[in-house]
Amino acid sequence: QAYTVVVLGATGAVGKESLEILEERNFPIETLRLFSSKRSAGEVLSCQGKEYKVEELTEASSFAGVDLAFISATDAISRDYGARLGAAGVVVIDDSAVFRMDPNVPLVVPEVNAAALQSMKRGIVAIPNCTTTPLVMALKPLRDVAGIKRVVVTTFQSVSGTGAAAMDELMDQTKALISFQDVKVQVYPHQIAFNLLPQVGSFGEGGDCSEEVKIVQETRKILEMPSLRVTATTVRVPVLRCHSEAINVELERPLKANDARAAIADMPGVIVYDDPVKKLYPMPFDVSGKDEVYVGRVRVDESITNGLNLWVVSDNLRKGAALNAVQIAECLIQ
Ligand code: 2RA
Repeated sequence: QAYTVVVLGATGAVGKESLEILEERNFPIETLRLFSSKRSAGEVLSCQGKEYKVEELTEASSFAGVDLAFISATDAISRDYGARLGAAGVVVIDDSAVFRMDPNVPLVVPEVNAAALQSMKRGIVAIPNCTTTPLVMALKPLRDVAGIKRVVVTTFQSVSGTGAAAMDELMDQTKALISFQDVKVQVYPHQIAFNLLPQVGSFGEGGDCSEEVKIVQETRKILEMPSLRVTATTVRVPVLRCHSEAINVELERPLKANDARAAIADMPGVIVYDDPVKKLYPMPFDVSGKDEVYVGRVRVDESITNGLNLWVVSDNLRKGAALNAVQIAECLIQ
């Protein structure tokens, strides 16, 4: 059987990655329609050997006969179209924060909690934020073998998490700086080239930024550990692609570094790449374009009882977004 699929936000960084992944994985597509805002409508994109002209998404767009919708646009698009399509019988796989914490919407990383798909009540499945997905992929095997008490995570997030305009901004600022020209700051509140911004998203009253709150809430929901102690500091770095995370875990029971590596290596979709003697550890440059979540620098943290440190790198456009969405669709088909 093949399906009628729509992609809302097809010309964005995640939308384009989705088309590549649908092609690579030979997803059973009968009909494909691509939508974007007025600005990018008319662009021609290809998938599975066919070319598609991107349609403008408007109130008048008709979705009759559509089986599956991937949405990766703005929160407003998800809010407006996600609920409407879900109620009309379309299976919606949504990449925004709009539905993630809705108790009637499963928040899914298939390798971690595919069973949650059975609790889909609104026709919508949410995919986690691109920092939460690699975090839970690394935490699940540790929880299963040694239990988890507390998690402290610091992220190093590439500009593609913000989208194509931010990637252009990093390149343009870098070119300007190396040719001693003035730098234009448009996407972020400060220059990102040759800099770090300890802000991802907007600040809330307590001083956490929205990305930090998402990591805490989503990790608890996916791991089904509503009172897990989690704290995050999220940092934007001048890297084009891949989010990295320094993770400190306090386990319930002792776990040697080698046993932690073995448990993580058994986790589907995760690769342990960890040989400090040979200076081998995951880096954004090497992990870009890869499907797996890479884990390295696994070591015991002697400063607390049952402490463990890890370094995790994942392609935010693939496992962090488009790939996870397509894997969910594959699970639903099965
Ligand atoms: C970011 N996590 O990197 C966001 C994208 N979903 O900005």
